[in-house]
Amino acid sequence: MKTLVEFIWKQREKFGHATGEFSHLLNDISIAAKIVNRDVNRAGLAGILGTHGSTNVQGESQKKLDVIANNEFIKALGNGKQCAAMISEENEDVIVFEDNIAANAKYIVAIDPLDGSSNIEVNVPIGTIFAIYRRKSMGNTITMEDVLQAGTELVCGGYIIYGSSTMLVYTTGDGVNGFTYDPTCGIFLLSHENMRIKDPGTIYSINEANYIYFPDGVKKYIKYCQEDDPSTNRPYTTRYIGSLISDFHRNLLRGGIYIYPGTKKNPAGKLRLLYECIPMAFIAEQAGAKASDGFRRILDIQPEHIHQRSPLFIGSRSMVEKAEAFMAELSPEFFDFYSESEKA
Ligand code: P6P
Repeated sequence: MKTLVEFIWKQREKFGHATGEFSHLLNDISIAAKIVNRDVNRAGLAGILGTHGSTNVQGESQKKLDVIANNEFIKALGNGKQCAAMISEENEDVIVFEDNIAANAKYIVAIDPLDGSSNIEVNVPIGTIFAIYRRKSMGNTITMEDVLQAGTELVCGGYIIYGSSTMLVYTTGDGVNGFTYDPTCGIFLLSHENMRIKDPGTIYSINEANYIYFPDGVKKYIKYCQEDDPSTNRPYTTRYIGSLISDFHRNLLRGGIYIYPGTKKNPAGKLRLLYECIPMAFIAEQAGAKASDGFRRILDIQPEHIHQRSPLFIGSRSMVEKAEAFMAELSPEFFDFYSESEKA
Protein backbone atom coordinates (compact mmCIF):
# COMPACT_ATOMS: atom_id res chain seq x y z
CA MET A 1 0.00 0.00 0.00
CA LYS A 2 1.43 3.38 -1.02
CA THR A 3 1.07 6.25 1.42
CA LEU A 4 -0.13 9.69 0.28
CA VAL A 5 3.28 11.16 1.05
CA GLU A 6 5.07 8.52 -1.06
CA PHE A 7 2.56 9.00 -3.90
CA ILE A 8 2.87 12.81 -3.90
CA TRP A 9 6.63 12.57 -3.81
CA LYS A 10 6.62 10.10 -6.76
CA GLN A 11 4.27 12.44 -8.68
CA ARG A 12 6.80 15.23 -8.07
CA GLU A 13 9.19 13.53 -10.49
CA LYS A 14 6.43 13.48 -13.16
CA PHE A 15 5.40 17.09 -12.78
CA GLY A 16 8.69 18.79 -12.31
CA HIS A 17 7.73 19.94 -8.83
CA ALA A 18 11.41 19.36 -8.31
CA THR A 19 11.49 21.76 -5.42
CA GLY A 20 8.96 19.69 -3.47
CA GLU A 21 6.99 22.85 -2.56
CA PHE A 22 3.73 21.54 -4.02
CA SER A 23 4.27 18.21 -2.27
CA HIS A 24 4.68 20.05 1.03
CA LEU A 25 1.53 22.11 0.38
CA LEU A 26 -0.61 19.03 -0.32
CA ASN A 27 0.83 17.38 2.78
CA ASP A 28 -0.07 20.48 4.83
CA ILE A 29 -3.69 20.13 3.62
CA SER A 30 -3.72 16.44 4.58
CA ILE A 31 -2.50 17.27 8.09
CA ALA A 32 -5.32 19.78 8.63
CA ALA A 33 -7.73 17.19 7.24
CA LYS A 34 -6.64 14.66 9.87
CA ILE A 35 -7.36 17.18 12.64
CA VAL A 36 -10.75 18.13 11.16
CA ASN A 37 -11.54 14.41 10.78
CA ARG A 38 -10.81 13.89 14.49
CA ASP A 39 -13.09 16.80 15.45
CA VAL A 40 -15.90 15.72 13.10
CA ASN A 41 -15.79 12.16 14.42
CA ARG A 42 -16.12 13.20 18.06
CA ALA A 43 -18.31 16.30 17.54
CA GLY A 44 -21.18 14.88 19.57
CA LEU A 45 -18.89 14.28 22.54
CA ALA A 46 -16.83 17.45 22.46
CA GLY A 47 -19.68 19.96 22.67
CA ILE A 48 -18.82 21.24 19.19
CA LEU A 49 -22.11 20.54 17.47
CA GLY A 50 -24.59 23.32 16.81
CA THR A 51 -24.21 26.88 15.63
CA HIS A 52 -21.33 29.21 16.39
CA GLY A 53 -23.66 32.18 16.70
CA SER A 54 -22.13 34.02 13.74
CA THR A 55 -22.92 34.18 10.05
CA ASN A 56 -20.46 33.88 7.19
CA VAL A 57 -20.12 36.03 4.10
CA GLN A 58 -22.79 33.89 2.48
CA GLY A 59 -25.21 35.05 5.18
CA GLU A 60 -25.36 31.44 6.38
CA SER A 61 -25.37 30.60 10.09
CA GLN A 62 -21.91 29.19 10.85
CA LYS A 63 -21.72 25.87 12.66
CA LYS A 64 -19.08 25.53 15.37
CA LEU A 65 -17.33 22.96 13.17
CA ASP A 66 -17.31 25.38 10.20
CA VAL A 67 -15.25 27.79 12.29
CA ILE A 68 -13.03 25.04 13.73
CA ALA A 69 -12.33 23.55 10.29
CA ASN A 70 -11.65 26.98 8.76
CA ASN A 71 -9.19 27.83 11.53
CA GLU A 72 -7.38 24.49 11.13
CA PHE A 73 -6.80 25.06 7.39
CA ILE A 74 -5.75 28.68 7.93
CA LYS A 75 -3.24 27.49 10.55
CA ALA A 76 -1.90 24.63 8.39
CA LEU A 77 -1.54 26.77 5.25
CA GLY A 78 -0.13 29.74 7.14
CA ASN A 79 2.46 27.67 9.01
CA GLY A 80 3.26 25.50 6.00
CA LYS A 81 5.02 28.37 4.17
CA GLN A 82 3.95 27.24 0.65
CA CYS A 83 0.63 29.15 0.46
CA ALA A 84 0.74 32.90 -0.32
CA ALA A 85 -3.00 33.48 0.08
CA MET A 86 -6.23 31.60 0.75
CA ILE A 87 -9.84 32.17 -0.33
CA SER A 88 -12.31 30.54 2.08
CA GLU A 89 -16.08 30.22 1.99
CA GLU A 90 -15.97 31.36 5.64
CA ASN A 91 -14.05 34.60 5.02
CA GLU A 92 -15.29 37.64 3.08
CA ASP A 93 -11.82 38.77 2.02
CA VAL A 94 -8.71 37.01 0.77
CA ILE A 95 -6.49 35.76 3.63
CA VAL A 96 -2.93 36.89 2.84
CA PHE A 97 0.06 35.15 4.47
CA GLU A 98 2.65 37.97 4.45
CA ASP A 99 5.44 35.83 5.94
CA ASN A 100 4.92 33.19 3.26
CA ILE A 101 4.99 35.82 0.51
CA ALA A 102 8.27 37.05 1.93
CA ALA A 103 9.50 33.44 1.77
CA ASN A 104 8.53 33.32 -1.92
CA ALA A 105 5.40 31.13 -1.52
CA LYS A 106 4.13 30.18 -4.96
CA TYR A 107 0.56 28.93 -4.36
CA ILE A 108 -2.99 30.18 -3.86
CA VAL A 109 -5.58 27.90 -2.20
CA ALA A 110 -9.35 28.28 -2.57
CA ILE A 111 -11.23 26.17 -0.05
CA ASP A 112 -14.62 25.25 1.36
CA PRO A 113 -13.39 24.03 4.75
CA LEU A 114 -16.53 22.06 5.62
CA ASP A 115 -19.11 21.69 2.87
CA GLY A 116 -22.50 20.36 3.86
CA SER A 117 -22.01 21.28 7.52
CA SER A 118 -25.78 21.57 8.00
CA ASN A 119 -25.70 17.75 7.92
CA ILE A 120 -23.28 17.38 10.84
CA GLU A 121 -25.92 16.80 13.53
CA VAL A 122 -27.57 14.02 11.52
CA ASN A 123 -24.36 12.12 10.79
CA VAL A 124 -24.44 12.61 7.03
CA PRO A 125 -20.97 12.65 5.41
CA ILE A 126 -19.51 16.15 4.93
CA GLY A 127 -16.22 17.31 3.51
CA THR A 128 -13.53 19.79 2.54
CA ILE A 129 -13.15 20.93 -1.09
CA PHE A 130 -9.92 22.63 -2.25
CA ALA A 131 -8.38 24.14 -5.37
CA ILE A 132 -4.69 25.02 -5.74
CA TYR A 133 -3.38 27.62 -8.21
CA ARG A 134 0.06 29.07 -8.85
CA ARG A 135 0.48 32.81 -8.16
CA LYS A 136 0.51 34.93 -11.32
CA SER A 137 2.06 38.03 -9.75
CA MET A 138 5.47 37.92 -8.15
CA GLY A 139 5.47 41.08 -6.06
CA ASN A 140 4.94 41.51 -2.32
CA THR A 141 1.18 41.92 -2.67
CA ILE A 142 -1.48 39.50 -3.85
CA THR A 143 -3.43 40.78 -6.87
CA MET A 144 -6.90 39.86 -8.10
CA GLU A 145 -5.10 38.22 -11.05
CA ASP A 146 -3.73 35.74 -8.48
CA VAL A 147 -7.09 34.88 -6.93
CA LEU A 148 -9.52 35.11 -9.89
CA GLN A 149 -8.12 32.38 -12.13
CA ALA A 150 -10.18 30.14 -14.41
CA GLY A 151 -10.23 26.41 -13.75
CA THR A 152 -7.98 25.82 -16.76
CA GLU A 153 -5.17 27.30 -14.61
CA LEU A 154 -5.69 24.81 -11.75
CA VAL A 155 -2.64 22.96 -10.44
CA CYS A 156 -4.72 20.67 -8.23
CA GLY A 157 -8.36 19.98 -7.34
CA GLY A 158 -9.34 17.75 -4.45
CA TYR A 159 -11.64 16.95 -1.58
CA ILE A 160 -11.68 15.09 1.72
CA ILE A 161 -14.91 13.24 2.58
CA TYR A 162 -15.45 12.63 6.30
CA GLY A 163 -17.74 9.63 5.97
CA SER A 164 -18.00 5.99 7.04
CA SER A 165 -14.35 6.11 6.08
CA THR A 166 -12.39 9.31 5.50
CA MET A 167 -10.92 9.66 2.03
CA LEU A 168 -8.78 12.25 0.27
CA VAL A 169 -9.40 12.36 -3.50
CA TYR A 170 -7.36 14.64 -5.78
CA THR A 171 -6.00 15.26 -9.25
CA THR A 172 -3.09 17.28 -10.61
CA GLY A 173 -4.14 16.66 -14.21
CA ASP A 174 -2.86 13.10 -14.50
CA GLY A 175 -5.94 11.13 -13.44
CA VAL A 176 -7.81 10.92 -10.13
CA ASN A 177 -6.57 8.94 -7.12
CA GLY A 178 -8.25 8.23 -3.77
CA PHE A 179 -6.54 7.69 -0.41
CA THR A 180 -8.30 6.13 2.57
CA TYR A 181 -7.35 7.34 6.04
CA ASP A 182 -6.20 4.70 8.54
CA PRO A 183 -6.87 6.29 11.96
CA THR A 184 -4.91 3.58 13.76
CA CYS A 185 -1.69 4.92 12.30
CA GLY A 186 -2.76 8.38 11.10
CA ILE A 187 -1.85 7.75 7.46
CA PHE A 188 -3.70 8.18 4.14
CA LEU A 189 -3.16 5.06 2.00
CA LEU A 190 -3.75 4.72 -1.77
CA SER A 191 -6.98 2.70 -2.06
CA HIS A 192 -8.60 3.89 -5.33
CA GLU A 193 -6.10 4.27 -8.19
CA ASN A 194 -7.03 6.07 -11.44
CA MET A 195 -10.73 6.57 -10.61
CA ARG A 196 -13.08 6.80 -13.65
CA ILE A 197 -16.75 7.81 -13.79
CA LYS A 198 -18.91 5.17 -15.50
CA ASP A 199 -20.82 6.46 -18.53
CA PRO A 200 -23.74 6.38 -18.65
CA GLY A 201 -24.70 6.09 -15.01
CA THR A 202 -28.20 5.38 -13.71
CA ILE A 203 -28.39 7.83 -10.78
CA TYR A 204 -29.61 11.41 -10.93
CA SER A 205 -29.13 13.71 -7.96
CA ILE A 206 -31.08 16.97 -7.63
CA ASN A 207 -33.29 18.60 -4.97
CA GLU A 208 -36.66 18.04 -6.63
CA ALA A 209 -38.39 20.09 -3.93
CA ASN A 210 -37.36 23.09 -6.05
CA TYR A 211 -38.95 21.59 -9.19
CA ILE A 212 -41.41 24.42 -9.83
CA TYR A 213 -38.53 26.95 -9.88
CA PHE A 214 -36.31 24.95 -12.23
CA PRO A 215 -35.68 25.99 -15.86
CA ASP A 216 -37.85 24.03 -18.34
CA GLY A 217 -34.71 22.29 -19.60
CA VAL A 218 -34.04 20.85 -16.13
CA LYS A 219 -37.70 19.88 -15.69
CA LYS A 220 -37.57 17.99 -19.00
CA TYR A 221 -34.34 16.23 -17.97
CA ILE A 222 -35.94 15.06 -14.70
CA LYS A 223 -38.92 13.66 -16.63
CA TYR A 224 -36.45 12.02 -19.07
CA CYS A 225 -34.76 10.26 -16.11
CA GLN A 226 -38.17 8.98 -14.97
CA GLU A 227 -39.33 7.57 -18.34
CA ASP A 228 -39.73 3.79 -18.69
CA ASP A 229 -37.14 2.68 -21.26
CA PRO A 230 -35.30 -0.52 -20.29
CA SER A 231 -33.01 -0.17 -23.33
CA THR A 232 -31.42 2.87 -21.67
CA ASN A 233 -31.81 1.57 -18.08
CA ARG A 234 -34.53 4.11 -17.37
CA PRO A 235 -36.18 5.03 -15.09
CA TYR A 236 -32.93 5.94 -13.32
CA THR A 237 -32.58 5.91 -9.54
CA THR A 238 -32.76 9.20 -7.66
CA ARG A 239 -30.40 9.84 -4.75
CA TYR A 240 -29.96 13.25 -3.07
CA ILE A 241 -27.93 13.38 0.15
CA GLY A 242 -27.82 17.18 0.42
CA SER A 243 -24.03 17.11 0.69
CA LEU A 244 -22.27 17.90 -2.62
CA ILE A 245 -19.20 15.90 -1.68
CA SER A 246 -21.26 12.80 -0.80
CA ASP A 247 -23.42 12.99 -3.93
CA PHE A 248 -20.37 13.61 -6.13
CA HIS A 249 -18.28 10.89 -4.46
CA ARG A 250 -21.05 8.30 -5.00
CA ASN A 251 -21.30 9.30 -8.67
CA LEU A 252 -17.50 9.14 -9.01
CA LEU A 253 -17.65 5.53 -7.85
CA ARG A 254 -20.90 4.44 -9.54
CA GLY A 255 -21.66 6.91 -12.32
CA GLY A 256 -24.47 9.43 -12.34
CA ILE A 257 -25.25 13.14 -12.54
CA TYR A 258 -25.57 15.86 -9.88
CA ILE A 259 -27.38 19.07 -10.78
CA TYR A 260 -27.70 22.28 -8.79
CA PRO A 261 -29.28 24.57 -11.40
CA GLY A 262 -30.03 28.26 -11.43
CA THR A 263 -33.62 29.40 -11.03
CA LYS A 264 -35.40 32.63 -12.00
CA LYS A 265 -34.98 33.77 -8.36
CA ASN A 266 -31.31 32.71 -8.20
CA PRO A 267 -30.00 32.46 -11.77
CA ALA A 268 -26.49 31.48 -10.59
CA GLY A 269 -27.80 28.76 -8.27
CA LYS A 270 -26.25 28.16 -4.84
CA LEU A 271 -22.80 26.62 -5.27
CA ARG A 272 -19.59 28.67 -5.31
CA LEU A 273 -17.48 28.67 -8.48
CA LEU A 274 -13.96 29.03 -7.05
CA TYR A 275 -13.97 26.54 -4.18
CA GLU A 276 -16.81 24.13 -5.02
CA CYS A 277 -17.57 23.95 -8.76
CA ILE A 278 -14.06 24.37 -10.23
CA PRO A 279 -12.20 21.75 -8.13
CA MET A 280 -15.02 19.22 -8.55
CA ALA A 281 -15.12 19.93 -12.30
CA PHE A 282 -11.35 19.31 -12.59
CA ILE A 283 -11.76 15.96 -10.82
CA ALA A 284 -14.79 15.05 -12.97
CA GLU A 285 -12.97 15.78 -16.25
CA GLN A 286 -9.88 13.89 -15.10
CA ALA A 287 -12.15 10.91 -14.33
CA GLY A 288 -13.53 11.00 -17.90
CA ALA A 289 -16.71 12.93 -17.08
CA LYS A 290 -18.07 16.44 -17.65
CA ALA A 291 -18.97 19.60 -15.70
CA SER A 292 -20.80 22.70 -16.96
CA ASP A 293 -23.15 25.45 -15.85
CA GLY A 294 -25.70 23.97 -18.24
CA PHE A 295 -24.09 25.80 -21.17
CA ARG A 296 -20.35 26.45 -20.57
CA ARG A 297 -17.53 24.19 -19.40
CA ILE A 298 -16.99 25.09 -15.73
CA LEU A 299 -13.20 25.18 -16.14
CA ASP A 300 -13.48 27.82 -18.89
CA ILE A 301 -15.49 30.31 -16.80
CA GLN A 302 -13.44 33.38 -15.82
CA PRO A 303 -14.35 34.23 -12.19
CA GLU A 304 -15.44 37.86 -11.65
CA HIS A 305 -15.37 37.82 -7.82
CA ILE A 306 -14.14 35.36 -5.21
CA HIS A 307 -17.55 34.23 -3.87
CA GLN A 308 -19.25 34.05 -7.28
CA ARG A 309 -21.93 31.37 -7.59
CA SER A 310 -22.49 29.04 -10.55
CA PRO A 311 -25.07 26.50 -11.62
CA LEU A 312 -23.50 23.01 -11.72
CA PHE A 313 -24.27 20.04 -13.98
CA ILE A 314 -21.61 17.41 -13.21
CA GLY A 315 -21.11 13.67 -13.74
CA SER A 316 -21.25 10.98 -16.43
CA ARG A 317 -20.50 12.66 -19.77
CA SER A 318 -23.57 11.49 -21.75
CA MET A 319 -25.92 12.37 -18.87
CA VAL A 320 -24.56 15.94 -18.61
CA GLU A 321 -24.75 16.31 -22.40
CA LYS A 322 -28.41 15.19 -22.38
CA ALA A 323 -29.28 17.76 -19.72
CA GLU A 324 -27.33 20.45 -21.65
CA ALA A 325 -29.29 19.58 -24.82
CA PHE A 326 -32.60 20.17 -22.98
CA MET A 327 -31.25 23.47 -21.56
CA ALA A 328 -30.27 24.65 -25.05
CA GLU A 329 -33.65 23.57 -26.45
CA LEU A 330 -35.96 24.88 -23.72
CA SER A 331 -34.07 27.37 -21.51
CA PRO A 332 -31.49 29.26 -23.60
CA GLU A 333 -32.47 32.47 -21.77
CA PHE A 334 -30.90 31.11 -18.60
CA PHE A 335 -27.47 31.63 -20.09
CA ASP A 336 -28.16 35.38 -20.22
CA PHE A 337 -29.77 35.44 -16.74
CA TYR A 338 -26.67 33.76 -15.29
CA SER A 339 -24.13 35.85 -17.18
CA GLU A 340 -25.83 39.06 -16.02
CA SER A 341 -25.88 37.83 -12.41
CA GLU A 342 -22.13 37.11 -12.63
CA LYS A 343 -21.47 40.80 -13.10
CA ALA A 344 -23.60 41.67 -10.06
P1 P6P B 1 -30.15 22.33 -0.87
C1 P6P B 1 -24.56 22.17 1.28
O1 P6P B 1 -25.08 23.33 1.93
C2 P6P B 1 -24.50 22.47 -0.21
O2 P6P B 1 -23.65 23.55 -0.44
C3 P6P B 1 -24.07 21.24 -0.98
O3 P6P B 1 -23.15 20.48 -0.28
C4 P6P B 1 -25.38 20.50 -1.21
O4 P6P B 1 -25.37 19.67 -2.36
C5 P6P B 1 -26.36 21.66 -1.37
O5 P6P B 1 -25.82 22.77 -0.67
C6 P6P B 1 -27.72 21.33 -0.77
O6 P6P B 1 -28.56 22.45 -1.02
O7 P6P B 1 -30.67 23.66 -1.35
O8 P6P B 1 -30.58 21.19 -1.78
O9 P6P B 1 -30.40 22.03 0.59
